Amino acid sequence: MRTGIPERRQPVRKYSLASMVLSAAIAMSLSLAPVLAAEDGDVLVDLTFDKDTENFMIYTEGGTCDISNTEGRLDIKITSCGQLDYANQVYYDGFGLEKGAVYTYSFDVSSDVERQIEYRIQLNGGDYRAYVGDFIDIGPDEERFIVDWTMEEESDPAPRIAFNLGLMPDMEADPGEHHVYIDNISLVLKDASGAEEESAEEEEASPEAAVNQTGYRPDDGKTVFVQGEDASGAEFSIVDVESGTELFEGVLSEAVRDEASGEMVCRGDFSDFDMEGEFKVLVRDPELESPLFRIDEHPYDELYRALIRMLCLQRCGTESDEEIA
Ligand SMILES: [Ca+2]
Repeated sequence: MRTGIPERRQPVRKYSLASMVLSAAIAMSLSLAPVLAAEDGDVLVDLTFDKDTENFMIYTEGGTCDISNTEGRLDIKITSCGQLDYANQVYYDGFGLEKGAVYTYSFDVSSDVERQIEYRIQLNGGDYRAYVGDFIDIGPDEERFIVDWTMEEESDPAPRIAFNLGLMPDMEADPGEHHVYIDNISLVLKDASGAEEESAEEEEASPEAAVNQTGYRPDDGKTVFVQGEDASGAEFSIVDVESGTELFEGVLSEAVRDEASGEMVCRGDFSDFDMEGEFKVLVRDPELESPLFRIDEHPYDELYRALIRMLCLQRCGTESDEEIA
């Protein structure tokens, strides 16, 4: 058995395969943009602790604490401050941040002793660096802290709100058992204009020259697609990957609507190019590049081998020897 693919595919089949590749490329590029457009005033976090601890969690590194809900507030009972500022930490996940957006973060806080704490919105992993944060002094009188800040780093779909309640730099001794109370934690998108500009840029930067990455046989019809209208009438060439030599030149069509994806696309035909080897398409003005693809008599063999190997490796109860694994 070869691959089950007819010896001579119909043109419509070739077209739909290329369209699927294009649709996948478009879907991937669109996934860069926020699913819902962020708007000024969007509330990302609004925790009022009406009855429970609002999914707050505890992390300890040598400290000891416990959380509960007391009179509609998050009540952190601290029995030991440990040795580090993050020896006791309470945290909350489940929101996202967009690069370039301005946020207002606020919360009410008090403690039955005078002490310092650290608030942070931080990266959840790696070096856990803070996107925004500060050491603040708190005491028995409840105070509302409010900070406006701009997300300077790359968008983070899963950051963390954290409060460090361990041994702070200004503490000479552990204050002993005490409580910290937190309430009305709010994170609001104050100004989305910076973030919107950026996601528009990302969308513009996303088109690439799409080809059938499975490969082509020399006699197949071959088409390159570029999403959008910017590349209407642009020149393109087929480049041999190994030598860097341009071997074929063509011109993209004016933009037309692709029925499979509903997007405007420019098409370039290079069916007449029938050399075997590994190639890519280069488009000039705008400069775009396709992924690498092969032209040879058996472009599906590698795909077929990979599929069979995957099925082999997925068998259970059979040892995978070195030859296939
Ligand atoms: Ca409350």
